Amino acid sequence: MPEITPEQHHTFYYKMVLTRTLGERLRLLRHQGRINIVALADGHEAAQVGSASALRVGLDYVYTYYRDMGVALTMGMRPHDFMAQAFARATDPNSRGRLLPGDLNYPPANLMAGGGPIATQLPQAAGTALASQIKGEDAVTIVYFGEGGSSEGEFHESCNLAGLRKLPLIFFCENNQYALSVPVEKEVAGEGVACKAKGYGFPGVVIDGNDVQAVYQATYKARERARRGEGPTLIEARLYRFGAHSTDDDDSRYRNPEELELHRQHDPLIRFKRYLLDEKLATAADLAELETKAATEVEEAQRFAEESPYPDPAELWDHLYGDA
Ligand SMILES: Cc1ncc(C[n+]2csc(CCOP(=O)(O)OP(=O)(O)O)c2C)c(N)n1
Ligand SMILES: [Mg+2]
Repeated sequence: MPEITPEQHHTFYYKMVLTRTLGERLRLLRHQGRINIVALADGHEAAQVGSASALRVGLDYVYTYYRDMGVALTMGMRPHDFMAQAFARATDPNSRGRLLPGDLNYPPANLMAGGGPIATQLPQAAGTALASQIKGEDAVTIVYFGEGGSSEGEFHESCNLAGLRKLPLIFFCENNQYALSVPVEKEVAGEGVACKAKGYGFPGVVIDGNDVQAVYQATYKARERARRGEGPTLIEARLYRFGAHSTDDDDSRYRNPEELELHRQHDPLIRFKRYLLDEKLATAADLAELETKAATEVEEAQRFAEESPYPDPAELWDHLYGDA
């Protein structure tokens, strides 16, 4: 396992701050009625940035779900792209303004098209990993999903195939304790998600999803195991969703503020910032500079999107039907 360099630490911090800052702006814009519904990643930053940083951009295949803004920002998507999608403009690289915010599709990073139905990305990812194996490609596939997604049949079918065929696949579960309004203890049987892997013949690990370094290391290890032909790994990153399920959800109806406050003490951003300062890997001025840079980038992204044209209505049916 290579050492995490000081530059990498700074990049981790920047991408985490960028994810939080972009999310905060999108929340505001939604509440002003200016964009469509968005699912935000507050609390998921370490898990998303740490795992995506362990992948090889353009070589590995990535299946995200709607909450994975931090994964995409780490793989090379820009706040401009998210804003253009949120404002449904022609400059949106995901679908030129057609898909909902969060349904990502970014070919330069092999970030495969996503959609709303929970867990449907899992068999698609298993299929991609199988294709890489058949072709003898040195590519690993990672698939992200929530703990709620692990109660769907697709999760179990994909684990079974991956275990049987020793597929080069990483199952990355962001266990944020809730599936919309349903707490994990009412959704997931047994001791969580990671332990399910054992039944399918491959390792499952529980990691602290608020620790960006631990996440990076676990994903790197799973990537190398897959590349050696030893098969899949299931990583369960335990964390907490700070925001409501989406911009259009009222979480005060199902969780109490004390619980939220308790978890805020483990905020991955604050924790990593304290670490960087304590270990003298960055100065307060370095970090303030990165925070300002993120705020500027988000500001510019919004301006870019608002100044972008809407898609041409004549393109409405493009890519939907084949020629008869
Ligand atoms: C097949 C399917 N069933 C139900 C829904 C409605 N739905 C959208 S998000 C969600 C919760 C998913 O929770 P989880 O997988 O834990 O991901 P999280 O949102 O917590 O990150 C549900 C039930 C859906 N989109 N697709
Ligand atoms: Mg969840």
